[in-house]
Amino acid sequence: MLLIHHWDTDGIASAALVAKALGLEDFTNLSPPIGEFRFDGRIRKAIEKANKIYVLDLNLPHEVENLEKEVIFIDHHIQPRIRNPKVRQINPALEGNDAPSASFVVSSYFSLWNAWSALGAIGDIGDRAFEIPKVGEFLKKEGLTEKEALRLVQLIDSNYIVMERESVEKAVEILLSSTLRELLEYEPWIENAEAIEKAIQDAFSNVELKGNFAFIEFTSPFNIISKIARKAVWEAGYEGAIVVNRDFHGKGQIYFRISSNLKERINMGDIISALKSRGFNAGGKSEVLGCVCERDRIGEALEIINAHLR
Ligand SMILES: [Mn+2]
Repeated sequence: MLLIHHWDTDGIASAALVAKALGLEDFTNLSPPIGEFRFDGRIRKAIEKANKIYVLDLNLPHEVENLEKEVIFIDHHIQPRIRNPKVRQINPALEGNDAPSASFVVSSYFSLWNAWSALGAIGDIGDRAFEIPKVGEFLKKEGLTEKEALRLVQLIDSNYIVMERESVEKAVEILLSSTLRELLEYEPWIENAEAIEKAIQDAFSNVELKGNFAFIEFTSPFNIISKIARKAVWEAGYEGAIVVNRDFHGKGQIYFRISSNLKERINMGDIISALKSRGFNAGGKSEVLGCVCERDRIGEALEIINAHLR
């Protein structure tokens, strides 16, 4: 049995739920390379050896179209219907119903609900999950406050933020073999969370003000750039934040967020197109833009962004 799951709390909780629902003693669980939505060689090799495969919280329908193995594909992202008859696709979004998390879809599929179901939802939609009655119900059953639940999500997510794929994968077993109360004291995750917090603080000590925008340059192997931009705009009150990680595992990482009242005046789509037309790998939505590039092209990308802001 092979479980392939997203690297975040929802993916990890979903995998733990499947393992528990099936009473699995012997299984392999793998996550794609962090930040890359694809099956790599390591996953492909494991697929060859597996009899049955679960794919959880990964919006990768194309990756299973050509598999000759029995696959249960459980997700909540909007995605096309999978045509491969060997794949059973369980996704309420196919019928236009949304689920807050894959953990909710797994729980309703197996009729197994517990605090992990709730954590998946809190991981994916944050505070808004507390408005869902089932979330409150299963936290209460476990004796967890909302604050403790948020802390657990922070601890579980710390594994992918520090970019450790093996720790992400190990987290499934740790969930299965510990109480959530114990996990609040789990030292390796607490250390991760502290290191992440420190890296964010360090980055903030380098804020430069450009108009009403924050310009923040830092260097870290942690995937914290979106958190820093969010903090600058949502908490520190800047109208926009341009954040640069000068060396993220050998690449430049750029993230640009604007406050929602600037959406009318700054057309993020135009900036993304401009970057793409110059060969940059960029994407985003109306309020955010992310770009990964060669380190020696960071200046060029920033120049393109700046040209649109003038
Ligand atoms: Mn999810």
